[in-house]
Amino acid sequence: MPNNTAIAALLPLLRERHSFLITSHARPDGDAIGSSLALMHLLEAMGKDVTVAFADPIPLIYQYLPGVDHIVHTLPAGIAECAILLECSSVERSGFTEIPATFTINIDHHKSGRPFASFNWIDPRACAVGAMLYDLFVASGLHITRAMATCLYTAVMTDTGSFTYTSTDASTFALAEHLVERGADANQIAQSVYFSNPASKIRLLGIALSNMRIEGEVAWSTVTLDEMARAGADAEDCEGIVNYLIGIAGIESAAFLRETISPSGVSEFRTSLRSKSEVDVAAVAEIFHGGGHRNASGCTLDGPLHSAIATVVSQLHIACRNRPSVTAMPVEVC
Ligand SMILES: [Mn+2]
Repeated sequence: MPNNTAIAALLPLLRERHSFLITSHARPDGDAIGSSLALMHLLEAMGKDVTVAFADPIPLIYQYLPGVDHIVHTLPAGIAECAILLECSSVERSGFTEIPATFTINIDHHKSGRPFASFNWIDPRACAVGAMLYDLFVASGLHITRAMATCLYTAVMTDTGSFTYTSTDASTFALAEHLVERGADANQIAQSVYFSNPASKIRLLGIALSNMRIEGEVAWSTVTLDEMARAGADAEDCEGIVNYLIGIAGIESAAFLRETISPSGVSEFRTSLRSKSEVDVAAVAEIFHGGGHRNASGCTLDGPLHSAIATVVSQLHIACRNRPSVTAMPVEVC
């Protein structure tokens, strides 16, 4: 469905309903949180009743977002008139087992997006759900406030890797310009997101980088629960470590594996995947029942650690080989 058609169909669906529940995926990122809060501000400007619920905590670096204190972590009692799920390929992806609502709306930009809701708007070319919402906000004719602009700018800045990923084009900068004109403070937002890390995160990064291995065009690293404890780090501190691996010259795909304990009490490994250009790590994540974008995805692998590494690294080599117009590279183990 073209975006204009989706927006034209979506606006009346929003206007004719009164109570809304907004949620996004577990372990929420800047797009999930920024987009949810921006949409909350828009619906409130329309005079609606809005609840924003996340299964998981909001990372400290996003605590500056206007409206963040309205987020709840348990679903409200009763059945919502309309639930809006952002960036979820299924209800379970929200971290809630069910979303009690008479009508559901799914807005997503992941390649692995699925039409599970009553109304589905999936645009895998969009750089962020925040960018899709920006078009919706403009079409609504409502004034874009400083709060909305701050939330949408955060969503787009974080999901484009600060306007550097392949999804970034002229329209992304036009959107950024408009949001800054509406009051988004580009410097303040970057300060909060990129220059407010707890020391534990940088300590953990040191451990992760010393665990790094390189084989041909593939780099990977791991942290165990023991290592996290040694750094005084938590799961949130693992965010972004994989980007250092893909930042190496000549590396085309990378994996970062973090140990967690599964509900049944055994070790498993939450895995973040990254790639450059044509290498498709969404396809790799999907092999292991995960998902994401061509250049950024995630999945969970069974232990033990050495077999999780062997499995994912061999798939990353295959993904590198399968990309269009690849030239053979010598394999060198460091
Ligand atoms: Mn996103």
